[in-house]
Amino acid sequence: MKLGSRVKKLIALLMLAMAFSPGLVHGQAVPGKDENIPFLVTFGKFGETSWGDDDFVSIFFFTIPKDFNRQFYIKVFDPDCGGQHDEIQGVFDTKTLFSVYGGKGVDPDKNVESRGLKDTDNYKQGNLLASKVFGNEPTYDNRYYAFGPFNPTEGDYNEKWRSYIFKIVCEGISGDDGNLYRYFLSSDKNNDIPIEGANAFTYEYTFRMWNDNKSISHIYPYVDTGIVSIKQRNFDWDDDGIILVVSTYKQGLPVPVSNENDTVESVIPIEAAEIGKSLDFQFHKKKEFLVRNNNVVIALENQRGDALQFFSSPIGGVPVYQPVISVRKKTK
Ligand SMILES: [Ca+2]
Ligand SMILES: [Ca+2]
Ligand SMILES: [Ca+2]
Ligand SMILES: [Ca+2]
Repeated sequence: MKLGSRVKKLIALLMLAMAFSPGLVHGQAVPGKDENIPFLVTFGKFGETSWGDDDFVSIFFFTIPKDFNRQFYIKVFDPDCGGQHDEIQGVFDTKTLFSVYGGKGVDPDKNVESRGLKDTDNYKQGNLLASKVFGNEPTYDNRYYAFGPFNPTEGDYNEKWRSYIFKIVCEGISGDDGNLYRYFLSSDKNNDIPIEGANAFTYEYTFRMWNDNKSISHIYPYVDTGIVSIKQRNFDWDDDGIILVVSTYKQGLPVPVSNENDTVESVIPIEAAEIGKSLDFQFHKKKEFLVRNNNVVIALENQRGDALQFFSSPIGGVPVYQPVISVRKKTK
C-alpha cells in the first residue's frame, strides 16, 4: 500500500509539472483558464449602467502565430440572450451583434482607434469577415456558435507578436438585458482544439464574477518596457470585497474600489523588477455576505495615457510574489 501511495504521489507531481510547463498554452479560452472568470457580459444598449456594463460593447483580439497555417474558428458559447446564463430585466428582448474583423486597421498597435476606448465607431475598422445577430434563441442557448473558418492570413500582421490579429466585437444593439457568453479559439469547429502559441487580449474588460464568495478571479495585464506607473479604473464593483495587485515584487497591493454605478481610479507605481512580466489583478469577493450577479469593468493605462492589454493567457505565466531576502553577513 505504501508503494501505491508513493506512485500516486509521483503521478500527481508529474501532472502538476505538466500543467505548469511553458509548452502548454491555454490562451484559447476567453475568459482564460487562469482567470477564473465565469463569463464575459455585454448588455443591450437600453440597459442601465448600474447593472455593470458602462458602454454595451466588448472588444477582444485574437493572435494567431505566424507559423500556424491551417484554418480556425472563433466560437461563442451561449451567444443568445435568454434561457440559461443570461441576466434578465423584465423580459428577454436584447439583441446582440457579434462581428469578426481582419485585415488592415485591426492591429491596435498600429491603429489606436481599433481598441475601442474613446466612444467612437472607429473600432469597426478592418475588413468585416463575419457577423451575426442573436436574440432570445433556444437554438443557441447553452451551446456554441462557430464563426469561420478563417485563414490566418486574413488577419492583420503584427511583427512584435509575430502573429496575425483578428478582432471580435460584441454589441448590445437593442434591449436591456445582459448577455453572458465566452469565446474559444479553436482549430476545429465541433471540438475545443487550442492553437499552440495563440492568445487573446482586450483593453477594457467587462466580466461577471462568480456567485461564490470564496472565489478569486484574476486578470493579467502585461507590463511593457518604459512603464513607470499605471492608472487603474474600475466601474460598478458593488463594494464586493477587495481588489489586490500581485506581482513578483508586490505581495498584494490593495486598490480603491468602486461601489454602485460609479468609477474609481488610482495610480499604481511600477518597479523595474515588474517590467516584461504580467501583473495579477486579484478580485476577492466580500466574505460577510454574497453580492450576487456582480458585473464589473476594468481598464488600465500607463503614465502616457496608453492603454494596457489584459491577456487571457498571462505573458510569462502567472506572476508569483518573490520576497526579497537580504542575506547580509555580520561584519564584526
Ligand atoms: Ca443563454
Ligand atoms: Ca429586457
Ligand atoms: Ca448569452
Ligand atoms: Ca457590478
